[in-house]
Amino acid sequence: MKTAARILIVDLNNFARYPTLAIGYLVAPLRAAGFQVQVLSPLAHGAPAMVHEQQETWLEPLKRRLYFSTHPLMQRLHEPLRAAYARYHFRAHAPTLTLLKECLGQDAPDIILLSAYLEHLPTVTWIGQQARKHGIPVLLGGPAFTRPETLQFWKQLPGISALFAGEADFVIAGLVRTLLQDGDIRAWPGLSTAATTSRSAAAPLQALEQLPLPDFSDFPWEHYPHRIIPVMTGRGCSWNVCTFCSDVTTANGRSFRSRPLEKVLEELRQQAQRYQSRDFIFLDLKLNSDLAIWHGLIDHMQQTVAGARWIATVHVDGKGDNGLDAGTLQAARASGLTRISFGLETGSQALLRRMGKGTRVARNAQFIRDAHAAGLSVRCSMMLGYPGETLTDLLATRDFLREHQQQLDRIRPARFKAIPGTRFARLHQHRPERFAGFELLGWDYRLGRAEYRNHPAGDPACRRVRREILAVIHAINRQPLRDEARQFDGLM
Ligand code: B12
Repeated sequence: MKTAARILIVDLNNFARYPTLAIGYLVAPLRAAGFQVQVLSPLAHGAPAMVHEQQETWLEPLKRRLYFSTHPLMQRLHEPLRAAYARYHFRAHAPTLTLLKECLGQDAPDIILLSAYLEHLPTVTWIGQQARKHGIPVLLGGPAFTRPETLQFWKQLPGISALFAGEADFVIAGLVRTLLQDGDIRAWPGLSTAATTSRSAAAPLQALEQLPLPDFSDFPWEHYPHRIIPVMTGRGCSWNVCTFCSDVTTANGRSFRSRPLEKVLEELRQQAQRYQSRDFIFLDLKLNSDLAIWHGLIDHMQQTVAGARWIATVHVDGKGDNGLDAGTLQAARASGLTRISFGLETGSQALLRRMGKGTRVARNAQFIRDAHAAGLSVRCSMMLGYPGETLTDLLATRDFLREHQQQLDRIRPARFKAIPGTRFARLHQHRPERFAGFELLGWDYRLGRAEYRNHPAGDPACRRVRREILAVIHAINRQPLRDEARQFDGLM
């Protein structure tokens, strides 16, 4: 075999405003193994940098009114509207595809690697067809290929030579060699083709201390509005109980594993130098999953990278302070933490319990007050329409938000999503009557979702309070951000 086989990785993450971590983790070992790697990044070819949280104009509340409407008619329209939006939003970036077509025609790589979300189905289908025309193998991977039914569908897409389910950091070079040399696919757990029967993912990666430094040198740094370095100190979430959470079902989210603090600090030091930036985004599902890491970062950040600024997501839970007491939050602020995000979900204790959030309303309230007082920009995600949400729950959420309006910088509300593989899916399967009024119309494993109707949510009194909640969210999101947090707005 040619020692320097050429690999083309197409970054399907059209909109990110910082490099894609998965690609950095794949490129590093491939280069170390002697492959020639090229990354095709849409951003380098004119794709707009993503704004995850839009500027709050008069249009946002209007869009939210439609999106969150539980009017029985709107409930019927949600799925077709979502599908139309997804078709538009996830359409392939035309200039990148033109470039890819040229690459395949004139200067063809030996293999194409794709890292895809399930939302990227149309683009993956298109690339598979083009690659097949040119006889170029395609290896597909991504976070959501962990369900057997999902794997079964995707591995049969025309032009997809093989699909890898799992974390590929340590095996990627071997996988590519096997495909290029027609080796034995079955020798690799998690690797399958349309012809093989395997439908299971490789076990979660161990020995994370051996992870290489992600290689972001192919990303178009000059096109990012700010140079922000993504980092993950561990994989998974130590709580792992929330019923709705699909993060913990992904390739990298299954089971909690942490990296040694020294390795993380060394990564910060080296990446800051390589990419000439002191701004970091921690992509850990919950950065306080491992308190040694959380406190270690706070204690050592400034001596590791002087002038560092960083943002992170945490889990506020009922197990005491869990690293989020007022003193630690102040220390975190002093160490450069500018923005902190957490999943509030609801202001109702009963609903928090049903969701398995493992926290208390009073604890969330205290955290918000302490983080705000420490000078942090506090951002939270929350959910409307969890099955069984009552008028009383909605009223509690409305009152909670009103009470903390001045301390919350941004809220990102989401409609409840029923996702295969989650605890919710298992609970519903075992005892659907637990979710009275929730009608599941069918699972779509291809796209990792389900269509449903939530009948009690259509009640006029509930709808009125939901509108009041949306009004508070609008008022919060209209507020100007705390100064330093501006660089980091819309990044998570
Ligand atoms: C950070 C993040 C983002 C960032 C991405 C920033 C960036 N530049 O990287 C931002 C904020 C932009 C983002 C946006 C979105 N995201 Co996002 N995001 C994440 C998050 C929290 C972490 C991803 C990550 O870095 N993981 C760490 C890496 C190392 O793990 P990994 O991606 O799984 O990669 C490993 C393996 O999967 C495998 N692998 C991956 N690719 C390949 C390719 C090959 C060839 C091989 C062999 C192996 C392989 O090896 C990798 C190394 O171990 C995940 C949650 C999660 N648990 O994954 C959600 C997640 C990936 N996002 C998700 C979604 C849905 C979205 C959005 C659609 C949300 C929205 N509605 O706006 C948008 C879409 C953006 C777009 N247009 O493409 C879903 C995807 C699920 C799915 N359906 O496929 C996830 C899983 C969250 C969830 N539970 O729903 N996201």
